[in-house]
Amino acid sequence: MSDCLFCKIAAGQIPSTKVYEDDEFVAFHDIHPKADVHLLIIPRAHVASLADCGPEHEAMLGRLLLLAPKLAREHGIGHGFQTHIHTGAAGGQLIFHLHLHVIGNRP
Ligand code: DGP
Repeated sequence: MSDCLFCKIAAGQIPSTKVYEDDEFVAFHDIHPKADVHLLIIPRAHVASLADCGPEHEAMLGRLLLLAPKLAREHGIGHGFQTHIHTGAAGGQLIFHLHLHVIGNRP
């Protein structure tokens, strides 16, 4: 999606503090952190929200979730962290490119 902020971040067209990337996902620090560690994990392929996912996204969603504890451990919050997915404007979603928040405080 040419006008999607997170597609542009994934493509490196808009700067971000990336902490992880592979062929399928990019993770970076949230610009407005709610805790010591506040990461966003996004799929490179544009999908607007969880409500827009279908069976074809099942494996991607599993891999997305499994990245959260890995990155949490790497950032010192493996002992406990929150994962949020906001879905739809009424669910607090501001950026309409699926993303998983990983939030926690270091001990
Ligand atoms: P939400 O759509 O409500 O799940 O929240 C979107 C999050 O994205 C919000 O916590 C702030 C973050 N955010 C918005 N714009 C940018 C940006 O340009 N760079 C980064 N790193 N984060 C952003």
